[in-house]
Amino acid sequence: MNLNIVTYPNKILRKKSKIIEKFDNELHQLLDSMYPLMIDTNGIGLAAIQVAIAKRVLILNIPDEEDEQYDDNLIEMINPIITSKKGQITYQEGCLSVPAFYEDIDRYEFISVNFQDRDGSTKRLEANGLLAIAIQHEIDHLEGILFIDKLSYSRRKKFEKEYKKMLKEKKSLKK
Ligand code: Y12
Ligand code: CO
Repeated sequence: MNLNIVTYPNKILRKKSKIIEKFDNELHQLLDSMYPLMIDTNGIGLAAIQVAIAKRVLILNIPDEEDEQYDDNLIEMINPIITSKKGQITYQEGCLSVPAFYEDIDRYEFISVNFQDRDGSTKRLEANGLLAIAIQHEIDHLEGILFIDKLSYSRRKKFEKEYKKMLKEKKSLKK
């Protein structure tokens, strides 16, 4: 499956993703295609809507202490639901759909999440720290929410100005 990352301000990113009912080959192909794309683009999390597929699918691969990513640490979540949340943590987030922009975002520090795996089996994960942040960031994508939506009014204005400038520069380089 040939997939490309959709970037802000593409309206596709605002779509609400649909529940997965069939755990079939099409879903497996999607997951198998999202993973190399995420790794090749230096991502640690990717939701299907970021490749223009509005399905409740996300993948994560959190690096270890040496900043290495291992295939064994891949987490695939289908139809995830956060069932409990507590605490607060701030982390400088980035997103493959908002290239070259990083900003401090507040999230819950501890979460429990129910989800299904690629075969439809129900799972439960207790997460904290970076994994908890990444899950919340990716679940937001399933609702059409981006981390930049959580910025203050003034910070968002500054972002829009900087981002527009960056897009303009990119465009003029292509000419
Ligand atoms: C903590 C915070 C946010 C998440 C969500 C997942 N975010 C990412 O995977 C972000 C990846 C990313 C990759 C970039 O590309 C390179 O470094 C080559 C990048 O930089 C540019 O686009 C220039 C920005 C973000 C999980 C956990
Ligand atoms: Co993102």
